[in-house]
Amino acid sequence: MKIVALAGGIGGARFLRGLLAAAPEAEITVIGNTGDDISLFGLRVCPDLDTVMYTLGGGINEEQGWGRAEETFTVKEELAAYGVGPGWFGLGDRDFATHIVRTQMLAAGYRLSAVTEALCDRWRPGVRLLPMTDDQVETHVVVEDEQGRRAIHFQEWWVRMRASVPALSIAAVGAAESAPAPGVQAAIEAADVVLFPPSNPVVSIGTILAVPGIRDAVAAKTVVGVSPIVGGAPVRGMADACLTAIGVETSARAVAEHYGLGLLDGWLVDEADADVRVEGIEVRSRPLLMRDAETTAAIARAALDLAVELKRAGVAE
Ligand code: FO1
Repeated sequence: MKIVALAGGIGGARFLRGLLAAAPEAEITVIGNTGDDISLFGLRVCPDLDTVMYTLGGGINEEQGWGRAEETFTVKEELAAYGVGPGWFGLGDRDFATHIVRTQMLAAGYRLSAVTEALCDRWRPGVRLLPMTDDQVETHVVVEDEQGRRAIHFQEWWVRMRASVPALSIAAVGAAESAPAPGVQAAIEAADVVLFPPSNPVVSIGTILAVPGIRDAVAAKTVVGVSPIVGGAPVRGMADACLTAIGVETSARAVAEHYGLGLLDGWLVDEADADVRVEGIEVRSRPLLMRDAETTAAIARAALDLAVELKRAGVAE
């Protein structure tokens, strides 16, 4: 069984860990969001790719969901002592090594996909991890506060401001001119099913789908998504702030409708949303909180079972 999953950071990575446990024989390709990527201290940081890589490779800080376990912050403190910031983005010493290797390889002419493969040689995540594109795409957010109206990097809005200032708009800068990374289109075409983990529908899955060619390739497949919204609120993170920015209500039904029946064939919602119906999309409900390894694997199993059932019924293909 060949599975393709589109993934953002924490929610996506945890779902993928469940998927690996639920389908150990499957060949899983993960297409990771790179719109959150940022250059800091001269280094290229790819938070979502790293979160997937560390989570599946056993190196993640489990409580936080991002960054390395057993981390120290000496480099960040030393930079601060020189007055060099930003201080609001928590890069640890172990994590710095990843960004140094990545930046060095990119400077030597390797593409991000090749760099990611090299980093995964160490972490052995058990999936093939591909960036959505090798081109630079950065999510920017337009905000208006006492400093006026301006576009800022997604991480500044998400981490420094904690999305406390409303996003007037969100744009994946460079997406329209980007191309899928090598292997992305072929993996989607070869996939038996495509899964959307409970990642952010706007700045994670939405950004991946904004890379020309990816949406159409995915739409031709049997696609099942797991709702990141439970009972009208995000399971984690501040997805509601992103949904509001694009005029979509924070509900399991509205997110499914936003993806649309041209894209989505099946939608897994929480029991709290058992009454959700979306025309043209098969909706199933079950507990969706990823409490531990067991419950997470059960969610992934349910998503996969629904996808296989819909594929057998000839939906989308
Ligand atoms: N999230 C935070 O809330 N605060 C941080 O200081 C922070 C640092 C960070 C460093 C490396 C990394 O890979 C991820 C990091 N994240 C941090 C997570 C990240 O900002 C976002 O959660 C994702 O980009 C959204 O998927």
